[in-house]
Amino acid sequence: MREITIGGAQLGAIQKTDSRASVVQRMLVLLEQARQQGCELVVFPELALTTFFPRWFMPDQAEVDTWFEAEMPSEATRPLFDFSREHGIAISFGYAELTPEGQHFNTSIITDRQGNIVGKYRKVHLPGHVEFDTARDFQHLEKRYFLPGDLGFPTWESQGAVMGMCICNDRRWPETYRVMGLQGVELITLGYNTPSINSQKRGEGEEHRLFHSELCMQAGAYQNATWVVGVAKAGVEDGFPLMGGSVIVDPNGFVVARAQGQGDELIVHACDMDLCNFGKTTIFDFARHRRIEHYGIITRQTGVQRP
Ligand code: ING
Repeated sequence: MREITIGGAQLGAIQKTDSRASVVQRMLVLLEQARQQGCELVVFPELALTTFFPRWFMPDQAEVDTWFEAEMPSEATRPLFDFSREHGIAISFGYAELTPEGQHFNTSIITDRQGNIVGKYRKVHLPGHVEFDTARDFQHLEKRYFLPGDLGFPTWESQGAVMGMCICNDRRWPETYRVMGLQGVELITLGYNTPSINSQKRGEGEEHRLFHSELCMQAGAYQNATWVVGVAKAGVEDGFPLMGGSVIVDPNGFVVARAQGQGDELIVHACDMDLCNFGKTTIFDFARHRRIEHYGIITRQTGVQRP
């Protein structure tokens, strides 16, 4: 049995005026709860340090850059890495990354239990749009503020397991899970900031979105025999609602832990990485069952070409 006790640390709303220091304090409270419950890894949401700023149209790049971190650990986030090292708890969280070359990514990192960064991922699937869209009830400007990730979907060995990360919209694309599945991934951690309502489809409410969010993560887990931990930033940010629904999904696709509220909330589960073995050696033994001679269109073609 290769058990890792994992915490999903859902964050409630972060207002535009909330400081990074105030958010880090909330994250430390969740980390202390996680320590008391024996967690060895704690997963935080996408863009965990700030409000979901891609909802705001900002023509001034200097203002946009105020939402980004030029170094990690940064002064504001160092207490998180200190806690990780002092208490032997690995952490993962998302943030807006500004590279020394001046590139902007929607990024997440994961550490080992000594607070050392062992993995970095940059969001590949960016939803939304580039220019102000008057047809939308609110903006979703990730394609304006971020470059598509340039690291692919890497995996790494840590805490005795093969781990990988993705971010938010990535969870809706089966390719995300399969690329990591082909690397033997046993644990995928992801954070998300998902608006509770569809800015382009008034009737689509939170129930609908929660269903799709879980559907994607359950399918990805089952079809690749991997654990999936999906953690929300939830609550109402400056009047804009984000949905909760943080979950831990086992390698058979079953939800084994689910957040109930819209605020700061920790969910915990002892995840046995050996539960991945049966699926990987039977129904999803890729080497025995996949027929890649028929899959070429998936990488040859981006959009739909009707027959
Ligand atoms: N947010 C949303 C997400 O993929 C979205 C955007 C919501 C796209 C619902 C499509 C449908 O969960 C981010 N940040 O990607």
